[in-house]
Amino acid sequence: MKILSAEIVATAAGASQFPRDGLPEIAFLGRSNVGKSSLLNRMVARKQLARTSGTPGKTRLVHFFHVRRSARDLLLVDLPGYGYAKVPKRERAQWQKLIEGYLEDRAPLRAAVLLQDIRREPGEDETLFVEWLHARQVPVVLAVTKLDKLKRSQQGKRLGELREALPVQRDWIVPTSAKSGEGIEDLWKTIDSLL
Ligand SMILES: Nc1nc2c(ncn2[C@@H]2O[C@H](COP(=O)(O)OP(=O)(O)OP(=O)(O)O)[C@@H](O)[C@H]2O)c(=O)[nH]1
Ligand SMILES: [Mg+2]
Repeated sequence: MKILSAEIVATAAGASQFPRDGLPEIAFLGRSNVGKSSLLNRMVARKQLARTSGTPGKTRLVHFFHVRRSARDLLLVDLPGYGYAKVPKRERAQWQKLIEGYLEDRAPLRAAVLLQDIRREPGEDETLFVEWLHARQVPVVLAVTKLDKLKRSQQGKRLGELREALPVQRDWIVPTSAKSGEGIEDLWKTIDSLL
C-alpha cells in the first residue's frame, strides 16, 4: 500500500463543519501529549501535516485529513487530546462535548484508534472510552505510543500489563513509535482490516 498524498480537508469546531463526502474515517483519540498528531504524520509520511508540539493541548479542533492511497482513500481524524489539567474547566467540557459528539454519531467512522503512552498506566479515562466505544459498536484499536522511550526488555513487560488492563482485542493492540517508524505498517494493516 502506497500513500499518494495527504491533505487537510476540514477543521471543525462542531458537527456542522464535519465533511460530508462519505469516505470511511478512522479517528485518533487519546490524552493530551500522547502522540496523536505525531503518529498521524508518520502514517502519511508527512512531517507537519498535523501540528505537533511539546505543549499539551495543542490540537483543539477536529482535523480531517484526506489520504489518497494505492488502496482505498480514507480520512484520518485527529481529535483534541483530553485530560490536560491546565486547560480551564469550561474549555475542557467543550472538548469533551466535541469528541463525544463526533464519536457518538458519525456514520463514516469505521474504528477509533485509542493511543496509550507505553510509559504510563492506562487511567480510568482510557478504560471508560474503550467501554463507551464498544457500547456504540465502534471497534477500538489500541496504538501504544513512544515505544522508543523504553528499552526492549521493558517494552514487553509494559505491553503485557497494558493487554491485561484494557479490554481491547489482542491483535488490535499495536506498539508504535512515531520517532522510529516502528509499528506503522502494522497499524495500517489493522486499520485496513476494519475498513
Ligand atoms: N520519543 C518520542 N516522542 C514522541 C513520539 N510521538 C510523539 N512524541 C512527542 O510527544 C509530544 C506530543 O506529541 P503530539 O503528537 O503533539 O501529541 P498529541 O497527542 O497530538 O497532543 P495534543 O494535540 O496536545 O493532544 C511531542 O513533543 C512529540 O515530539 C514518539 O513516538 N517517540
Ligand atoms: Mg495533537
